[in-house]
Amino acid sequence: MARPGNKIIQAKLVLLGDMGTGKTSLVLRFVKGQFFDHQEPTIGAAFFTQILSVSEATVKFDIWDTAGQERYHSLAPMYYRGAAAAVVVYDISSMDTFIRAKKWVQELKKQGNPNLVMALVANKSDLEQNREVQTEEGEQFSQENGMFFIEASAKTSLNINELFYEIAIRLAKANPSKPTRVHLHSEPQNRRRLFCCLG
Ligand SMILES: Nc1nc2c(ncn2[C@@H]2O[C@H](COP(=O)(O)OP(=O)(O)OP(=O)(O)O)[C@@H](O)[C@H]2O)c(=O)[nH]1
Ligand SMILES: [Mg+2]
Repeated sequence: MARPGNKIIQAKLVLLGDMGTGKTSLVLRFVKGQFFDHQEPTIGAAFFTQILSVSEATVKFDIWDTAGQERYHSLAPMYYRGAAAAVVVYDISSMDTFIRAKKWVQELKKQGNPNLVMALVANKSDLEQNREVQTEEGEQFSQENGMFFIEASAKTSLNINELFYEIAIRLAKANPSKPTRVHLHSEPQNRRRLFCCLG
């Protein structure tokens, strides 16, 4: 819940990455606590909201989950434009998706906001036996590009809350004590109001 006196930040967050890397699954795990073995590919993009309180702020995420299929690539700028945070996802069992993730990072750096909080997520860490991308490769690339790196699994829930918690903390630090006029309780009734807190 929003803590009294705590600043409230409304943040647009975009997920990018190759098709099938688990973008929708990561969001569904974070927002609804659900996971589907046969998640349908996203068409265009999907929108979710979630509220997360960290000690420095309450962050209201407006999440754009983009479609990874190549034919939707040209739509991506619509979703990353104006974003405060971007989550680039690859699948540890596919080197191709890591290569694609690097291209997304280059595109974000070229066309995006220089203050963008960027996270690189190595998803499907439960598929260790099929690993093609070593942890160190992801770590090194993210260090070189000023990104936060985490290995996660939408399937087992590993590091999902930690991912969004870390982003929220970085957003809070990037928005020092400038309270916004977002009032959580004046939201329309049909907007999702879930709370997700760690520890
Ligand atoms: N083993 C495993 N499978 C996962 C994980 N995350 C997602 N999947 C599976 O991977 C497939 C693709 O997941 P999606 O969430 O649809 O991937 P996406 O990145 O949203 O795909 P597009 O919408 O096409 O871009 C689904 O069958 C999921 O069940 C994970 O952490 N571990
Ligand atoms: Mg999807």
